[in-house]
Amino acid sequence: MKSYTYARAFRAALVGIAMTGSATLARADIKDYEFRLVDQAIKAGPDRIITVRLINKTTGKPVPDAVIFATRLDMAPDGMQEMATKVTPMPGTEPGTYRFKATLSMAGGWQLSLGAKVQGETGTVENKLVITAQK
Ligand SMILES: [Cu+2]
Repeated sequence: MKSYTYARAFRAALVGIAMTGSATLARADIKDYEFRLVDQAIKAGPDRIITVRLINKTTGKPVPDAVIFATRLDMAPDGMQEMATKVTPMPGTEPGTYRFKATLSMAGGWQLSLGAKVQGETGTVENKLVITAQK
């Protein structure tokens, strides 16, 4: 009788450990990451450098070595989504910072769409950032 109770208690404890384990794993989520512009306003013109930082929101720390796989820069914020410009990745200057070169041919709102894979995380980070190109 007694050993049966112990066995049940032991099994219950194991289930508890397993559930705690999966809860810990689920806490690291791709939604915890986001890109932020270092400078929201950039002077319009050729070969401008746009710098973004990838942040882990739970720690507040920059995230290095992400793989950027999709970028688009267009004037969607000003109703000109067909007005797109080429985005060229540039070497970052510090870990967790990602830089791009682009020609902002017109003053106004530009939307930078970014997709990225983070080391050790499933899913993708997808953000749209709005830059103001100034005259
Ligand atoms: Cu335009």
